[in-house]
Amino acid sequence: MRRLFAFLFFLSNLSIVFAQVSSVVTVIPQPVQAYVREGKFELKADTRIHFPQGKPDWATAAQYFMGVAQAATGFQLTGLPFQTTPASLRENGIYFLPDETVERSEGYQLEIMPTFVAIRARTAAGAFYGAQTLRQMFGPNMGSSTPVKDSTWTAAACIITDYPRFPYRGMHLDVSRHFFPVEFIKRYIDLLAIHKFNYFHWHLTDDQGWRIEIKKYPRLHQIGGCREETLVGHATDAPPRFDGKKYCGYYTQDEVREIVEYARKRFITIIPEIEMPGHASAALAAYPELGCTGGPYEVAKTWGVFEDVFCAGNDKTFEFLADVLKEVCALFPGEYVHIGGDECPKTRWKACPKCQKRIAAEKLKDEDALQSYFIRRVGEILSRHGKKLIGWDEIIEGGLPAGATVMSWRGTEGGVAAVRAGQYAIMTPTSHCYFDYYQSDPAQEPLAIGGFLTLQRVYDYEPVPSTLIEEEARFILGAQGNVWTEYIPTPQQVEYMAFPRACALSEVLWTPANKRARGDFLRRLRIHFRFMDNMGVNYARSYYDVKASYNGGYVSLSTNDAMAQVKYTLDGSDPKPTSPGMYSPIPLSKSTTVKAAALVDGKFPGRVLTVHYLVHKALGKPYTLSAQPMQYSGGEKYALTNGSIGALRSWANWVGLQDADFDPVIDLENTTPIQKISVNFLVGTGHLIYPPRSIEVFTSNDGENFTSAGKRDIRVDELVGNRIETVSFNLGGVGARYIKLVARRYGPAPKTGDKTWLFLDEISVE
Ligand code: TNX
Repeated sequence: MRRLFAFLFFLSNLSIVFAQVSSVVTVIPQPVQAYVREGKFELKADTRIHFPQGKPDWATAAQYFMGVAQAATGFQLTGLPFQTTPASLRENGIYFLPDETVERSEGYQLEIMPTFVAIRARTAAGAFYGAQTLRQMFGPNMGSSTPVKDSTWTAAACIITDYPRFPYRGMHLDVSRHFFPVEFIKRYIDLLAIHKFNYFHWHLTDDQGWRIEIKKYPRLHQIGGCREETLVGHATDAPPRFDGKKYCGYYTQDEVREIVEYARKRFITIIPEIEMPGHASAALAAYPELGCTGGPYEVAKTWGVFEDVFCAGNDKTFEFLADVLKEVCALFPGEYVHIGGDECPKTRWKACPKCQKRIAAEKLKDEDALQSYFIRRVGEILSRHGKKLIGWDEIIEGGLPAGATVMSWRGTEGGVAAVRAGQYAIMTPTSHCYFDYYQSDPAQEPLAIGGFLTLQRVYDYEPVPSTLIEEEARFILGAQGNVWTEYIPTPQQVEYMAFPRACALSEVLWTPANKRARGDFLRRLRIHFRFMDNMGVNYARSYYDVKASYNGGYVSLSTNDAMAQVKYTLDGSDPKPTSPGMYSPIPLSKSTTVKAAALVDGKFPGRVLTVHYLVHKALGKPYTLSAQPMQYSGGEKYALTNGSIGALRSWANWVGLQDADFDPVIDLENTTPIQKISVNFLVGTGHLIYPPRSIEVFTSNDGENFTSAGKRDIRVDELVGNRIETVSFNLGGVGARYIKLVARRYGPAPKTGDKTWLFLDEISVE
């Protein structure tokens, strides 16, 4: 990985330094430019914080810094407003200096000298970012919210010139599926501020709960804010289970104002999202007259997309929304309001006389055009309040409403279409920005919605699609990480899912693309982890996960962290610092449980990897299949004989076929006595993974003439939900070179007739 080196820089009459800048400046997101100087600045109890008088935003930036510094150091720092910019900077002072010569509006220049610190910026926001950088320059202890004893508070002398790459740097939080208390929303905002995010997208309403008080419609929070119970497990589990507990929560307008103000002091603009026309079950439960059928409706207690949506033919809907948005616009001073627009099924509109009348009267082409009509009308309401509309990319279907900003989530096409039409876009594609997706092996992770998005993948994200020319690219405002909370019930879990992926995204959004280097990011992240440890952030430690791979009788173990040592055991016990380290591939001659973890500074910060290797006669042997798996290939060419068995929640090891029979023919390469053949299959009927109807094994010595060695019919109707089943055949020592297995597909799913999957793994031969 390339690193930044500062070569000989002649800086006024100070001594010349030759230093590896990035090893001293361990800030996330990585600043644009940093030159290290000699010495360091020490923050002491009598350090003074100077800021301009009569500029409230500047006072806010300075006071924020004083607040966090006081909390960590325990010092009572003195803030001193000045009237005119001081000509010389006094010893032991930290200066917030308005400076018109700093080019970018959110940019800053941070000068850390042994005697003083100066943060120069054109705007208070720039000064705030400078202060965040300074805070990180004091080291991980500065993350503490209680005084750290016996710490010295020094920051390496340097000059940092910095500004963001994108004007929109967002993080989102869904408070509908699960509700999070005011205190946590503030903490989340603090965490965003540290990473120089400037937008918080607050997803306040959805099918499962309306979470913002609207004075004119109190039933929204009274009825729409409560669901009877909540789904347990995954939405695709069959049969569904519920917890039987009422789940309620909403923010009063006073609380909203408090949070808006809190965010303002951290230079974060909140974008409220009020979902329409879909994801509206909670609102309809409160005011059923706003739906096409008139109800009754209930606040959703499971996850997904619901057919009952706001009626687009009813003028009352628009009156209601105008009233709601009037209150929302008054609460949120930012220029944007997000109106959702995603996942709106048109079933009800198709059958609704009022909607059909509207389509005819407005000469609309179809229901998609009706959705555009809906969004346009809402856009007019917003512009009367001086607000701009943001919507998910579905708002393009049926015609992109003029002036709307598109949030592109189903890939980047929506964003591309918007910028080609000369409108703004914010990128949040599921592929790189969905922090509700798994970040590591699902078998070891807490239950999540699905997907797979690693820290590295987030870091490698490029928000500007390469198909855009420069003029178009300017319309990409930035990107955003989304934290949908169907499977995220607690604040701790929000932190776990959001961090450190949000750290990576912050760098994608802030740092110039050519200054981004993954290896260097990971190095800085290790230090940043300590900062977050001091804040008590429950970030995911998957960075320290150990990966195992099996090849030709040997297991190799590796981890992302170049500084870590992988320790392992083969006796089923957890690795200890004294366990053997992984220096060369480990030979396996019998079935073994490998346990491994990454040792860093004498500790195991990550989790212990456990892999069961089944050493058997077919291990590593090649086989043929007449139907090839398209997506679920088990990750390796011969995954059915690779010694490791698929786990319940991870589809990584399973070999899956859709609407086809399995018929592997394994070549043992020599005539081999066979006692027993076992095979596992996965059942996940909610995911359309069904058991085979039967499994039969055959043996052969020439690969052409096969003799049946046993057949098992599976009692498929008893196998629902999620489970792993094993089927074994005793062959009593018969000698054979080839083994063929035929697993017959289930066929179409009951009721729906959908194509089903068959997932097998590890055909083990003893
Ligand atoms: C799709 S993203 C949704 C949300 C879900 C999310 C889960 C979007 C605009 N709609 O309602 O929570 O997927 O990943």
